[in-house]
Amino acid sequence: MTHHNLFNALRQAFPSDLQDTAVETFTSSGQPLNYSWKDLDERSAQMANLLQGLNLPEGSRIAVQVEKSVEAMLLYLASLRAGFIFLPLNTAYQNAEIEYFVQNAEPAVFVCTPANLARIAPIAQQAGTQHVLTLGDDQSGTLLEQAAGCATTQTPVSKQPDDVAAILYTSGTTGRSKGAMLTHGNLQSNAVMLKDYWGWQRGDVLIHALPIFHVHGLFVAIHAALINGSKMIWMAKFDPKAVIAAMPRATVFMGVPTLYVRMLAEPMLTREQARHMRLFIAGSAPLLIETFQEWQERTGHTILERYGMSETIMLTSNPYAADARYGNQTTRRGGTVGFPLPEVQLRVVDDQGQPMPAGEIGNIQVKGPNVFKGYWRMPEKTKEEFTADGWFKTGDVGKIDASDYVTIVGRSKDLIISGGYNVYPAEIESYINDMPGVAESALVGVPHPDFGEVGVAVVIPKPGATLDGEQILNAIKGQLANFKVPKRCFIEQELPRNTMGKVQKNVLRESFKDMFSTAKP
Ligand code: MLC
Ligand code: AMP
Repeated sequence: MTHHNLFNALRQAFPSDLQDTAVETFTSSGQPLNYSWKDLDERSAQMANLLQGLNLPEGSRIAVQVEKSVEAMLLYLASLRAGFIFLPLNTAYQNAEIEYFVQNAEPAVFVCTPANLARIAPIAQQAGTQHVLTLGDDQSGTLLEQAAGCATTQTPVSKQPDDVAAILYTSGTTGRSKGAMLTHGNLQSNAVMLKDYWGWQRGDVLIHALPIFHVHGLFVAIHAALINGSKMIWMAKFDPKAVIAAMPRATVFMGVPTLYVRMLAEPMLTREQARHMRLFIAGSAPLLIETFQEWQERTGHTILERYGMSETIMLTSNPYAADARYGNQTTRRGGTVGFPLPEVQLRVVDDQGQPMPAGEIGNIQVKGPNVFKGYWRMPEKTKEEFTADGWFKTGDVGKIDASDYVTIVGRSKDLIISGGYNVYPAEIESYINDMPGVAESALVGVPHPDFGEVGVAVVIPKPGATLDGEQILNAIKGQLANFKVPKRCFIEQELPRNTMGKVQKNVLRESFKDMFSTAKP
């Protein structure tokens, strides 16, 4: 039987000397801590054996909401090895958000932090989850206690390329979040493509400073390092000084634009400090041309910007080296996201699905081995997001210029991307609209020097009601993930509308556009 478990592809790339260091990190109390390749193999095997020993049905979901740690990464590898479906959850999600995810995904196992156990266990059990385990960022918790007694070898479960390996929830413009099902084949093809396209070499060392519950930190970064047998310098939280300090020992860094903005604010970022680095990669949100240029001036490096999504992993990339498919062009052009990756097809079409001429703006649609299998238990939504001839509608608006570079100019989906996290206005508006005294509300994205874009809310009271913006924000805090809380809230008498009665969000965006222009990161 063909054996397509993604873990095998990653494991095959481990260096022959398994005693070499695979991950360099610090304990939560600040002590240096190294993991060898042998550690990664044996400890993920123990966790896989633990999961397999639970006798879960095939295709069971393993929901995980824990702080970033090497063990959390090993749990992902264990889920692959044991053949289950990994379901990572942002640590910022609060009860209502978690309730929805567990009721929708019905995970057989939920791994949470020891501190959250009392809060999460009843929510998970209510949804039928049989096993709630804990994992702290200091190697505490029942997961590791139980895994310690398990064998250190394990044969990865045989998988087909079309078998689901992970579900990533992405919010919808209307309605609730949808779980994008990514297969072993999706993840493996993208990892192999990126290893080649970004010129991964022997001796590369990745600085990993992103969260590991989204595509960027979990798949793009971890797979790239593992499938190249490369060491990671692992940081539980992004700290600009720590990343800059690690540069002389590393070669590759990946970050959302906010991370680059924050590093540029550090005087210790110099050409000399970045000399050992081979490649800086940015994505998940638009990289401002100012950031791109300032980085070039300060470090001598040209950031390589790429474009991706939860549903597709990576789609396009600026060239690392000469790309023979596109006239051997090598320029990394700021403001663009480069070329479709090998095997990825990308087209720009009008609202009727007709291809647009070069340079004309339209809807971006994609096809390829990286495109997800569908939304978990939502066949209708899945159907809506694909054209009849199988192209996935990204919801992004862009153009392809005469030299084949793709530029994203906006989004047809009403979405705010704040510091690399997605905020769907419809979710926040419906939350605010349910508050007493609120007639209606609108949330718009406003430029912000640190987060790129942040949400600003405008709320209209019911006749006779008195509302307070600060109170509304306080009411949202603790109920929704912190990055979804609008940075400001204004009480107005009415929302601007066009003749059709539709709220003119562009008018609101225009009136707020300079609101944060003087704020310092
Ligand atoms: C934190 N806050 C945010 C925020 N992050 N607000 C808006 N947007 C964000 N992204 C809130 C905090 O709750 C806090 O509120 C206040 O802002 C200041 O917080 P901070 O201390 O400055 O935040 P910090 O913990 O440093 O986090 C910032 C960050 C983080 C940039 C490091 O947001 C981050 O790791 N972003 C990366 C996201 C990512 O990995 N995206 C990839 C998605 S994959 P208060 O009220 O508590 O003071 C994808 C596909 C692809 O998109 O193409 O890759
Ligand atoms: P997510 O659903 O969290 O995976 O976010 C995916 C969205 O992030 C895409 O649809 C784009 O709108 C946006 N995105 C990712 N990379 C870039 C980029 N380099 N430039 C602009 N937008 C990006």
